[in-house]
Amino acid sequence: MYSDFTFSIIKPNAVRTGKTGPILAMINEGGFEIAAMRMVKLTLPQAESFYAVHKGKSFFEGLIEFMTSGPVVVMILRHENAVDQFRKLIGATDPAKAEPGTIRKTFAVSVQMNAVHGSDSVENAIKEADFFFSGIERFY
Ligand code: IDP
Ligand code: MG
Repeated sequence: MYSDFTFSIIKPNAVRTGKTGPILAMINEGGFEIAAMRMVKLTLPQAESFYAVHKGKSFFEGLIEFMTSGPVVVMILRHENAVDQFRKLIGATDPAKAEPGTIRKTFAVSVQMNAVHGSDSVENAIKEADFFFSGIERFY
Protein backbone atom coordinates (compact mmCIF):
# COMPACT_ATOMS: atom_id res chain seq x y z
CA MET A 1 0.00 0.00 0.00
CA TYR A 2 1.40 3.41 -0.94
CA SER A 3 0.49 4.88 2.46
CA ASP A 4 2.93 2.43 4.07
CA PHE A 5 5.90 4.28 2.51
CA THR A 6 7.66 7.59 2.77
CA PHE A 7 10.85 9.05 1.36
CA SER A 8 13.72 10.52 3.38
CA ILE A 9 17.09 12.16 2.90
CA ILE A 10 19.90 12.39 5.46
CA LYS A 11 21.20 15.86 4.58
CA PRO A 12 24.86 16.86 3.97
CA ASN A 13 25.48 18.39 7.41
CA ALA A 14 24.53 15.11 9.10
CA VAL A 15 26.42 12.83 6.69
CA ARG A 16 29.53 15.04 6.90
CA THR A 17 29.62 14.95 10.70
CA GLY A 18 29.15 11.20 11.04
CA LYS A 19 25.49 11.21 12.05
CA THR A 20 24.30 8.75 9.38
CA GLY A 21 24.57 5.76 11.76
CA PRO A 22 22.89 7.45 14.75
CA ILE A 23 20.06 8.75 12.52
CA LEU A 24 19.52 5.30 10.95
CA ALA A 25 19.38 3.88 14.49
CA MET A 26 16.64 6.38 15.44
CA ILE A 27 14.75 5.50 12.26
CA ASN A 28 14.94 1.79 13.12
CA GLU A 29 14.02 2.41 16.76
CA GLY A 30 11.04 4.41 15.49
CA GLY A 31 9.77 1.22 13.88
CA PHE A 32 10.62 2.06 10.27
CA GLU A 33 11.93 -0.55 7.87
CA ILE A 34 14.44 0.60 5.25
CA ALA A 35 12.96 -0.44 1.89
CA ALA A 36 15.67 1.16 -0.29
CA MET A 37 18.80 3.19 0.43
CA ARG A 38 21.69 4.78 -1.47
CA MET A 39 24.32 7.51 -0.96
CA VAL A 40 24.47 10.16 -3.71
CA LYS A 41 25.87 13.64 -4.31
CA LEU A 42 23.14 15.74 -5.88
CA THR A 43 23.91 17.82 -8.95
CA LEU A 44 22.61 21.38 -9.11
CA PRO A 45 19.80 20.49 -11.57
CA GLN A 46 18.79 17.48 -9.45
CA ALA A 47 18.55 19.57 -6.27
CA GLU A 48 16.65 22.35 -8.08
CA SER A 49 14.24 19.82 -9.53
CA PHE A 50 13.72 18.01 -6.20
CA TYR A 51 12.96 21.30 -4.40
CA ALA A 52 11.16 22.98 -7.36
CA VAL A 53 8.12 23.69 -5.15
CA HIS A 54 10.28 26.15 -3.16
CA LYS A 55 11.67 28.03 -6.20
CA GLY A 56 11.37 31.79 -5.67
CA LYS A 57 11.38 31.57 -1.86
CA SER A 58 14.00 33.50 0.09
CA PHE A 59 15.74 30.33 1.29
CA PHE A 60 15.80 28.51 -2.10
CA GLU A 61 19.32 29.44 -3.29
CA GLY A 62 20.85 28.67 0.10
CA LEU A 63 18.98 25.38 0.29
CA ILE A 64 20.25 24.28 -3.15
CA GLU A 65 23.81 25.26 -2.28
CA PHE A 66 23.57 23.33 0.99
CA MET A 67 21.96 20.22 -0.51
CA THR A 68 24.68 19.99 -3.19
CA SER A 69 27.54 20.64 -0.72
CA GLY A 70 28.24 16.96 -0.02
CA PRO A 71 26.85 13.45 -0.19
CA VAL A 72 23.37 12.63 1.11
CA VAL A 73 21.69 9.33 1.94
CA VAL A 74 18.35 8.79 0.17
CA MET A 75 15.88 6.20 1.47
CA ILE A 76 12.44 4.73 1.09
CA LEU A 77 11.01 3.90 4.52
CA ARG A 78 8.18 1.56 5.41
CA HIS A 79 5.77 1.99 8.34
CA GLU A 80 2.03 2.10 8.79
CA ASN A 81 0.86 5.66 7.98
CA ALA A 82 4.51 6.34 7.09
CA VAL A 83 4.34 10.00 5.99
CA ASP A 84 2.71 11.29 9.18
CA GLN A 85 4.61 8.95 11.48
CA PHE A 86 7.96 9.97 9.97
CA ARG A 87 7.14 13.70 10.15
CA LYS A 88 6.48 13.10 13.85
CA LEU A 89 9.81 11.32 14.30
CA ILE A 90 11.80 14.10 12.57
CA GLY A 91 10.04 17.04 14.25
CA ALA A 92 9.43 20.61 13.09
CA THR A 93 11.37 22.20 10.21
CA ASP A 94 12.89 24.69 12.67
CA PRO A 95 14.83 22.66 15.25
CA ALA A 96 14.10 25.32 17.88
CA LYS A 97 10.42 24.33 17.55
CA ALA A 98 11.02 20.57 17.29
CA GLU A 99 9.93 18.28 20.14
CA PRO A 100 12.65 16.77 22.36
CA GLY A 101 13.68 13.33 21.15
CA THR A 102 13.00 14.07 17.49
CA ILE A 103 15.74 13.61 14.88
CA ARG A 104 15.84 17.31 14.03
CA LYS A 105 15.95 18.38 17.68
CA THR A 106 18.86 15.99 18.16
CA PHE A 107 20.90 16.58 14.98
CA ALA A 108 19.86 19.85 13.26
CA VAL A 109 22.26 22.79 13.45
CA SER A 110 19.88 25.38 11.89
CA VAL A 111 16.58 25.65 10.00
CA GLN A 112 18.47 25.06 6.77
CA MET A 113 20.81 22.34 8.06
CA ASN A 114 18.04 20.39 9.74
CA ALA A 115 19.61 16.94 9.25
CA VAL A 116 16.77 15.13 7.48
CA HIS A 117 14.06 15.43 4.86
CA GLY A 118 10.69 13.68 5.11
CA SER A 119 7.96 13.74 2.45
CA ASP A 120 4.90 15.84 3.36
CA SER A 121 2.22 13.72 1.62
CA VAL A 122 1.73 10.25 0.17
CA GLU A 123 1.61 11.77 -3.32
CA ASN A 124 4.94 13.55 -2.82
CA ALA A 125 6.49 10.47 -1.21
CA ILE A 126 5.74 8.51 -4.41
CA LYS A 127 7.14 11.30 -6.61
CA GLU A 128 10.27 11.69 -4.49
CA ALA A 129 10.92 7.93 -4.29
CA ASP A 130 10.53 7.70 -8.09
CA PHE A 131 12.99 10.58 -8.49
CA PHE A 132 15.80 8.54 -6.89
CA PHE A 133 14.93 4.84 -7.19
CA SER A 134 14.11 2.50 -10.04
CA GLY A 135 11.87 -0.52 -9.46
CA ILE A 136 14.80 -2.92 -9.37
CA GLU A 137 16.37 -1.12 -6.38
CA ARG A 138 13.27 -1.46 -4.22
CA PHE A 139 12.83 -4.30 -1.83
CA TYR A 140 9.05 -4.23 -1.60
P1 IDP B 1 10.27 20.54 5.59
O1 IDP B 1 11.62 19.99 5.19
O2 IDP B 1 10.04 20.45 7.07
O3 IDP B 1 9.14 19.93 4.79
P2 IDP B 1 10.00 22.87 3.90
O4 IDP B 1 9.20 24.08 4.24
O5 IDP B 1 9.48 21.94 2.87
O6 IDP B 1 10.29 22.09 5.28
O7 IDP B 1 11.45 23.39 3.46
C1 IDP B 1 12.36 22.53 2.83
C2 IDP B 1 13.72 22.75 3.45
O8 IDP B 1 14.17 24.07 3.17
C3 IDP B 1 13.78 22.65 4.98
O9 IDP B 1 13.85 21.33 5.46
C4 IDP B 1 15.03 23.44 5.28
O10 IDP B 1 16.21 22.70 5.00
C5 IDP B 1 14.92 24.58 4.26
N1 IDP B 1 14.21 25.75 4.81
C6 IDP B 1 12.87 25.91 4.99
N2 IDP B 1 12.56 27.10 5.52
C7 IDP B 1 13.75 27.74 5.68
C8 IDP B 1 14.12 29.02 6.20
O11 IDP B 1 13.29 29.83 6.61
N3 IDP B 1 15.46 29.33 6.20
C9 IDP B 1 16.42 28.46 5.75
N4 IDP B 1 16.11 27.25 5.25
C10 IDP B 1 14.81 26.88 5.23
MG1 MG C 1 8.79 19.97 2.75
